[in-house]
Amino acid sequence: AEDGYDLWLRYRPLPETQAAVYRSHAAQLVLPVATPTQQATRDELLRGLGGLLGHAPAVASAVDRDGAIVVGTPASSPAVAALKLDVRALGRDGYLIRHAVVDGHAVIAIVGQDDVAALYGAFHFLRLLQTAQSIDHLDVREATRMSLRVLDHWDDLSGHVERGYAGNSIWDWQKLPDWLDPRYIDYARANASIGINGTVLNNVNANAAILTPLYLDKVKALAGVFRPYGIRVYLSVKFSAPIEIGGLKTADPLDPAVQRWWRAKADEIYALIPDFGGFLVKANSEGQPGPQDYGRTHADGANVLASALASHGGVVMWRAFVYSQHNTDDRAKQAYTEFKPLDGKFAANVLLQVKNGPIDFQPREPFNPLFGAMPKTPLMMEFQITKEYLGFATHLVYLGPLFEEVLRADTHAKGNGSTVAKVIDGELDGHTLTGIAGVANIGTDRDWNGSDFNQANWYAYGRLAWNPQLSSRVIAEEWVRATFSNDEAFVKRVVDMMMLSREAVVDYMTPLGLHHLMGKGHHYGPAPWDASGPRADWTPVYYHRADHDGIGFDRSHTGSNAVAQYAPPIAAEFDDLKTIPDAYLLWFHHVPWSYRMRSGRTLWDELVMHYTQGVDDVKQMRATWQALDGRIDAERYRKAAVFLGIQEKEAQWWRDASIAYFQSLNGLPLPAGYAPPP
Ligand code: GCW
Repeated sequence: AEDGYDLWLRYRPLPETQAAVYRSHAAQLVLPVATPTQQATRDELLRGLGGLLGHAPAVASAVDRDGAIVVGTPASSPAVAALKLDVRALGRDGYLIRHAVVDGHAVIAIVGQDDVAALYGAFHFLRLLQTAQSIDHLDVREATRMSLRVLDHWDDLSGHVERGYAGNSIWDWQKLPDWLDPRYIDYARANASIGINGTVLNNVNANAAILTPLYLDKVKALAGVFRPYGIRVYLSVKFSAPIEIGGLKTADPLDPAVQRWWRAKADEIYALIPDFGGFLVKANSEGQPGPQDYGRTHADGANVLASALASHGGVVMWRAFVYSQHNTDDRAKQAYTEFKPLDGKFAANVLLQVKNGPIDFQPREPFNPLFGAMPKTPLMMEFQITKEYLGFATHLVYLGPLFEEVLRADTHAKGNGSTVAKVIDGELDGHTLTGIAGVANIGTDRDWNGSDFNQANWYAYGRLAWNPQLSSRVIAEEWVRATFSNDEAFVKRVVDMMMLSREAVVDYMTPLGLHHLMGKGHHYGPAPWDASGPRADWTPVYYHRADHDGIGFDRSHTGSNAVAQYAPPIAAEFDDLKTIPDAYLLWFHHVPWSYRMRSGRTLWDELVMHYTQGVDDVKQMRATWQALDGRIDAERYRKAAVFLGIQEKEAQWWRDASIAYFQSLNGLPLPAGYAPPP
């Protein structure tokens, strides 16, 4: 059944004309099978080629015919060694795919510096076939500047996934370490296929128990499954663990007993898992313990963990997501205020993990001003793949354009072209330790992600983690071909629909720079009227500041002056009503309802227009999909069709509720042509 389980690794038979061409290049498979990674590479190629071409090529130890595929490293494969390629230039994880001649026979060589790089090359080769590319003149050279390409699971040890909309955690802690669910291997295959090389198994709202021997044994078992696929495991740790499971009276990072405890814990972990990746930490944020509980800084806290891990080669990913209920200053400013002064104070194996925007994974935010502002610290990007604020499982929102928009944003930190991508890939400030994290959208649902289209967000994240310069449209096209079909008309229409979907959700939820108007706590559906609860900065009214006269959060120099956290050219652009892009208007400015937009319309009319446009876009997406009925399997067609119906209903709900609420404040009529439905 087409239940989505195979993700983008479907490997269904290609049309015979195409398969025949490919078969002539896949007459034989010559690759070493001595290590688990080499075996995984062979298995994947046999599975992929067997599925796509109808039958798998024979595996041989040496090339004895034309059309062989030769895979490996100069050290692992005599056939590769004979090619005398300079693989060092490929860098870590890089690979090449090209035509060559071995023992007088024409071959395709897939070569990397190490086994995992060769595995990546094999996945790339399969992708070329899946997406119907010509392989007659192959000359692929792939390298990455991103060293840590990580998924963050917000999975609790109870099996619940915080902000997860695809079932429960796939980690079956109760049956581990003895029972290794085969699904763990498919998880690793999917990740390796897009170059993801790390997984943080547990929630940043961490349970200290993960560091007890009972759980570390289970973690070790998972690490063993993932290792052949080049994936390291990391753990989220609770800063108070020395107290909770260590029996100490304090977790003060400057206390020698605390430092000894972390060192011993790290030694214990590395004795079990020699390639353990390191720790992810949420400290002094939303009630989590941290170094500030003892009057110490984030750097003091991070450095103690870093020093425990350093001799083992581990890293600390310290999160910058902080905002205090005791600080009444604009929440959007707080991370920068706390962390910018700490630049240069972190140990060499600490990365600061920064959410893409200054608030929290909204449909659209300006880039986080920390990017570019801490040149002495490796900054790691944190994206959210799970759609906490974007309609959970059912709304079709392709996040590629969101990721791309952030990565291409110019921080101007070192002049024009200082993009966020160059900050995180190390180019701008000369860092070699680099990283990116995506909060996973993975659960026990058969389709892994709660909908087939949500799989595209996992895929796009991985592709951009490998190369932050890629185009989200190109990625969408790859994904559609591998996941559904190479039917050109289908591909074109579905890619267009996906590319439209992000702007649609911005429009029907929070257009023109509005943000955080979702229902409190659950974050589903509109609640712009809500002013209740213990914390102002958790209420929608804090963010839109609408009243009878106007709307928007003044973050310009006349307001919170959050604009000043950006480099001067950006600060000036955002501060000035003449230059602020419409998309960020109400993020940075409070303006009257009668404010004249560039379009000539009033702000109120323009706002209503955007809300309506969002609904219309979803209607168009739905019509697009309906017209494609019959071009793919009925199961996946129908699920997406029903979900688009839900999305349309809820886009209408967002529009009507938001407009009605704002209208209750400003008393203005709807612009002509925008009457509510009968
Ligand atoms: O996005 C918000 C979520 C919390 C989350 C927190 C964080 C894991 O609403 O559920 O906690 O941010 O990123 O730490």
